[in-house]
Amino acid sequence: MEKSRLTGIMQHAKIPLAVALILIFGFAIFKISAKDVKAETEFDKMKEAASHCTQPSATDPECMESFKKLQSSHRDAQRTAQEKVGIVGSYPSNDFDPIEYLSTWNYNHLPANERSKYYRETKRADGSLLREYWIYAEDKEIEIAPGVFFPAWTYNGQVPAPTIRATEGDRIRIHFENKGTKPHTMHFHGFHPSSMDGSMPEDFVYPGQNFTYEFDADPFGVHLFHCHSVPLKQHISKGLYGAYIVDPKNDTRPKPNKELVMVMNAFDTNLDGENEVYAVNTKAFYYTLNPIKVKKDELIRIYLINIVEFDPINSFHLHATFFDEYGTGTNQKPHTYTDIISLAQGERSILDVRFKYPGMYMFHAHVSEFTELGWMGFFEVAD
Ligand SMILES: [Cu+2]
Repeated sequence: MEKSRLTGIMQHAKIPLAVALILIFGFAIFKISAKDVKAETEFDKMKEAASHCTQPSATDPECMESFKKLQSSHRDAQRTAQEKVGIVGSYPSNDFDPIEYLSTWNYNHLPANERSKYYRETKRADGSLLREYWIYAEDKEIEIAPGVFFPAWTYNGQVPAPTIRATEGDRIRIHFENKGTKPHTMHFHGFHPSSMDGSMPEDFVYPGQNFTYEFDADPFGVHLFHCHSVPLKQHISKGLYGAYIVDPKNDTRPKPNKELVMVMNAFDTNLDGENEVYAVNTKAFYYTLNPIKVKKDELIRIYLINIVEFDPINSFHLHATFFDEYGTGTNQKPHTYTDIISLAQGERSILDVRFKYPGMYMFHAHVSEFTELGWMGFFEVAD
């Protein structure tokens, strides 16, 4: 009797405890789920704005509000990027413009009369082109970081050299003159007879001398050319290299809205056999100070080359999106879909990129040391 009454009391006492526990846990679960729903809703609003509010009008206040929020995230891009990552200085000299270099090949940035001094094309009987280039080697001081100058050896006074671009089957003819102080050559990756290889001592073009390189453009892909004089590491690291792009004759790839040439390079400023400055297209942090402007959803094709001497490997990592990679550009089907690739010296690749959302997106070497010494930039993605 006593026992049963006691059990009854205990059972009676358990009821409020269970209720209290349910209330406590229920409230916590409610708080957590309410928070998640709120955050998700805000993200959904941003996504909605990104996909529909490309042309905000005063008649759609909600769209205007969302659009304003998005715009503020990439307004005044240069200042924002620079301040966020703490880059000091700017580039006062205008000797070489890495933004212009990105989409320049066959001297297409020059007016016709100026261009014809360096590049001419002539139609051949089979419909292909004879593409002639005038290229000279020259010693020249170039700016590689704000206020930091490097005694470079250059092709046509710039590093990287002017980009050479042809279609598979075209004929390339290069009138090369050495105006520098050391023997130099032009060694192309691609098919050619040994006499056009520019790599042996008998191929060296001495100061004041000329040589004409001639070969057919193949295979299609993203290749490079560089000096092959000795000591080779010195002739490359001093700046004698450039991009050589061969487009497929029958191109079945998606058509890009924008094409960008990116040469990952570095400079040994104190000649100790190690690099002190790293970059894409020569000027450290240039694309952080001057982000590359692209548009949401458009197809951006990057021709990426690694020519960094002294370090065995380099990488390219892009934030907030993935890209199709065509290794060496020699196949028209991408072989992988990723957000980072690693390239040893002389390796190259084509990357097809699209950004889903407007904003500022970093790209950099995943070798952090290189990033901190200049190998970093931004894409500014607009609606
Ligand atoms: Cu050389």
